[in-house]
Amino acid sequence: MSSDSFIACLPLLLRRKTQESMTNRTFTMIKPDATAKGHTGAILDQIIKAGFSIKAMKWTRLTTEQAGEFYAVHKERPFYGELVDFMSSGPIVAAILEKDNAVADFRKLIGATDPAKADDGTIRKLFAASVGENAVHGSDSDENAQIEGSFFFSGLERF
Ligand code: ABT
Ligand code: MG
Repeated sequence: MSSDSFIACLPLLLRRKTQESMTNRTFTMIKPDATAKGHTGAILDQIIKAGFSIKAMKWTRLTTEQAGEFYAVHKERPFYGELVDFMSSGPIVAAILEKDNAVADFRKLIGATDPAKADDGTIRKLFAASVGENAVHGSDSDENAQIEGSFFFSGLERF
């Protein structure tokens, strides 16, 4: 390649590199309170209508050990025991979602941790009862989205 044509390609190469390094996936769970109340379909509908595409999904139930491991970051918090009991109390739906700016946009879609403080129209405002039982989980960083997705899905189960 001549140096002129290499220079001509540079904007394209740089743009491609930026896109590759931008993480566009997040991880979610529909929690036991929401599956028990029959909100699974309505929540998935909101997620899809907001522009997220589903890259992996499973209906499953966590053991207390698995819930404890998933929320290990909160081990020292006073609510840890209750959180682990709740998250293993019934079925959940785990999913990997894709969209530009996925982590931040999904946190916006689900609303504040405390549904009383969540904006109107958010999933937690619509479907959550309390801080402890707040209907959905959304990863809080690109790094955690990757870790949490790998906790539930093998390479063969996502695309
Ligand atoms: P998650 O998406 O479940 O991680 O919730 P979020 O990131 O919005 O909130 P954080 B702070 O990560 O809370 C984790 C779980 O702990 C529950 N919790 C939190 C309580 O029960 N009491 C509390 O005082 C706080 C701060 C809410 C979260 N959910 N669950 N299940
Ligand atoms: Mg969190």
